[in-house]
Amino acid sequence: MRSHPQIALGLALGLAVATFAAASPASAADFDGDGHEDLVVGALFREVEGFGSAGSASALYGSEQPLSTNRSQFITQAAPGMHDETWYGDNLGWAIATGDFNGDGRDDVAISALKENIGRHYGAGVVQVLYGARDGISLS
Ligand SMILES: [Ca+2]
Ligand SMILES: [Ca+2]
Ligand SMILES: [Ca+2]
Repeated sequence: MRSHPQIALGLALGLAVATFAAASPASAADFDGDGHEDLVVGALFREVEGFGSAGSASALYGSEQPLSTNRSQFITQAAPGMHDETWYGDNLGWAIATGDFNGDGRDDVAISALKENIGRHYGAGVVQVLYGARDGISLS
């Protein structure tokens, strides 16, 4: 049986159990603009700071070496740039899209939180955009 790199990566990072890792969204883009593709993977059921299924995403940065966890970022709604807070069942990482949204030459990432509450609209959902920067995805 051929090894599926997304499953192997999910297991290596402990992002989710294998069945969910197979379904975790992932997208490749160059967030730090160094010419090497980087990878962001969602883990929508991950517990974060005690909040079940808050969800997260992890970015791995490419280089001339094989992709590894040596240079990575852990992205949750607790990051200052997220304009929200981690909570039960937000499911951050449900969907991921990348592109250079602000035209600065570095790719950016949009990450959805499927069941984010917006005011009294429970489970309305939200998409949060984080911009690429010289050191990687900006979380501030
Ligand atoms: Ca890169
Ligand atoms: Ca939230
Ligand atoms: Ca950009």
